[in-house]
Amino acid sequence: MTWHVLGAGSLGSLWAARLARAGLPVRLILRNRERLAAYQQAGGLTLVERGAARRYAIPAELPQADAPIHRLLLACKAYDAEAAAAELAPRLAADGELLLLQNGLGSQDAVAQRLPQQRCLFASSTEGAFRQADFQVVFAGNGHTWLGDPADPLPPPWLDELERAGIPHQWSPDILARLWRKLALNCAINPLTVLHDCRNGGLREHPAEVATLCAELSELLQRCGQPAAAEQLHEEVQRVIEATAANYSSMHQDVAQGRRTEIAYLLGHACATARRHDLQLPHLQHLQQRLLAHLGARGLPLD
Ligand code: NAD
Ligand code: KPL
Repeated sequence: MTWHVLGAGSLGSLWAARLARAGLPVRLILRNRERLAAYQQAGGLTLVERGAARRYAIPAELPQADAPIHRLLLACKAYDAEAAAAELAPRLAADGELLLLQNGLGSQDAVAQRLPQQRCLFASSTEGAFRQADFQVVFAGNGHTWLGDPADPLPPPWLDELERAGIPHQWSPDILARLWRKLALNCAINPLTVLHDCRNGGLREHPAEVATLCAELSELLQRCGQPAAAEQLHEEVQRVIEATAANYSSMHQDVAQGRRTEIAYLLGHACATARRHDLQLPHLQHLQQRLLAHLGARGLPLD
């Protein structure tokens, strides 16, 4: 079964390169003719691992190609996921499966609702990769990927292919709890690092703000049926701040580089869920307003 990978960005390239080098059939789906021509000119995807670069001449195609898609890894940003899935819908086999690699929450449901026939698996990853040039990706941080399906607790039969490809992973019967927990961690850390313009470790100077946000996020998780994701949230946030003290958060990096953030699927999703549950979370809501004002002042999208 061919792995179609949409998005030759950081995570898509990391996955495609590892699947291809394990001898599994992979095809990249690129946005348009210009991207396809640039890819062909580059001669493939380059993955840099522990300082060593290796190129993989993975075949690539446009979204409008003819061949049906049975297995799709959707490796774009959360704000691109629904449109990307909709564009590919005519090619998806009725028994097709999608693996959604997006951070945050909201985009996965939007994709699943558009594609009621296909199975949509959700993923949450702590692996790290970044693009150092077009079609050149650096594997920057070992991590793990949890996969699950909120609609079906049974794992798909192809997890052994991820094993063969050396992609560290685990089937998670409660993937929503994992995604909510990661969302809460990101909401407690990332916006503050943007507003205080600091590395994650800089939040040691703002313990009361972090603690108040964790308390409100825990309340939200309890209210929306995710009590496991609320357990010891503040302690874990403090652990992550220490463990990643020297790093800039992903949102800080996006803002510093003038890139669109995934705010709507992180803090935006948390605040919208609170509103749906009639839950007053004043600090979280104020954080959202401050962050939106900060993005607006820099001419960055607010969604
Ligand atoms: P990225 O921006 O590097 O790559 C996304 C790619 O998708 C881009 O090349 C973009 O052009 C492409 N794309 C978007 N729409 C498309 C379409 N319709 N057709 C074809 N290509 C399309 O993003 P990324 O860093 O790989 O992140 C993907 C997701 O994974 C995000 O939600 C991110 O938060 C999450 N994530 C990333 C990392 C990381 O280290 N990079 C780690 C954990 C989670
Ligand atoms: O995931 C992160 C990010 O920067 O997006 C961490 C390191 C957990 C900070 O929230």
